[in-house]
Amino acid sequence: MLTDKAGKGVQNDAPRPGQSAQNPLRTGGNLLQLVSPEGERISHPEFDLWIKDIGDEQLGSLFEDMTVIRRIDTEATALQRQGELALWPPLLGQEAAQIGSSRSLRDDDFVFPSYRESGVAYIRGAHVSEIAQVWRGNALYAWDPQRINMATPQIIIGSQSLHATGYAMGVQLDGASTAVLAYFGDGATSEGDVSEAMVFAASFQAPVVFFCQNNHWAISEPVRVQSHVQLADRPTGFGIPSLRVDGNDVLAVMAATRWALDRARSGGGPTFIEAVTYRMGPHTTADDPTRYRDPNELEDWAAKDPILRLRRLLDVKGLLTEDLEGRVKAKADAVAAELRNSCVNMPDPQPLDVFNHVYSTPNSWIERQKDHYSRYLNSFNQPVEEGAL
Ligand SMILES: Cc1ncc(C[n+]2csc(CCOP(=O)(O)OP(=O)(O)O)c2C)c(N)n1
Repeated sequence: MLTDKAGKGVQNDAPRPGQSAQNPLRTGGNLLQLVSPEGERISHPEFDLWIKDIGDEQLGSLFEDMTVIRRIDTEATALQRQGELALWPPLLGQEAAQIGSSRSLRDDDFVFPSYRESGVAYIRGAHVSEIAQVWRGNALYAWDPQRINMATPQIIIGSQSLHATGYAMGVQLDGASTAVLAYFGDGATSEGDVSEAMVFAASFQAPVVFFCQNNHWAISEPVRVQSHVQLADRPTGFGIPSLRVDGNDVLAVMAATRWALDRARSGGGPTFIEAVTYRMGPHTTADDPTRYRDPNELEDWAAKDPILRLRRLLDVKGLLTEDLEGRVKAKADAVAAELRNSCVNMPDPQPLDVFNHVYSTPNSWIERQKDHYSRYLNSFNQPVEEGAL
């Protein structure tokens, strides 16, 4: 039971599992929250069960992971400003959404991300150098998808939702108990690909979880322009149950994602999770949000900072010790140093590498292009013929 500040029981209007599918006309603000912005634990009769194993130690490790990925984000942004990365898509503000969801996955589950899920990649086991090399612009791929069960970053908005649904249908045909998780943003829900993915997922009851990080902005386009209903109300039209969770509350995200993944694995079909969060930084390092965003909005959301919320919970529970803070800071600094080191010492790719690994077997068309490009590059080394200029 949710309790108010005076300790009295109040009604928790967060959805019950599956409630929204039974009631496709679900409207209103029923947001699943298990930790209040003040750091108080809010009970929920059903979702508490999904995080009952999260004790003091696990809360500390969630705090560590969220702090580390914020540090990766800060360091990568600095590296871009110093010309070491070509671009960086910050995840500032989305740490609870990324850690809560990715820490809910099993190793054998498969993830299809967009470009902003660097925190998820870190949890799945990508090396920070693998995360950096894409944004340095010197690799055609990032990590080996089969090694960490996570596809490489997808720039084409929403298309990974189709890949995820197709993969989930394959898993289903194989009779495996793997669940598939597709990440995308609020803007992606305006894309045809996401609608198509939901049609197929619903028709075939594919074991896929659509995890939408509603960070309120699709570059300069606010979510209120893109959708006149809550995003969690869209999938119910496809027959897919949805949950709307506080995306800055790591425990709520974790409970909802675990519930949805378990449902997928046990033949229950697809689920849509809208994690309501906020992109506190720019869209990418090439963007200036002050051109389109009210600074008051940022201030309001900064007060709901996901790391601050977890700190408050730890504090309320007497767990925010100097020892924990010191360990977490040391880990974050070490990961950031590794990121910087590997980034600045990364060997440049050779120009002809771009033609490698396009096809697994020899391909005459690619060979021809490679040959042309090679002759073009060599032409720079040849002496200019007299009278040619
Ligand atoms: C099909 C397609 N259209 C347009 C773009 C250009 N574009 C890049 S990011 C972006 C906004 C995406 O917003 P959202 O889905 O909310 O994700 P967020 O960046 O907020 O995480 C757009 C329109 C693209 N990459 N792909």
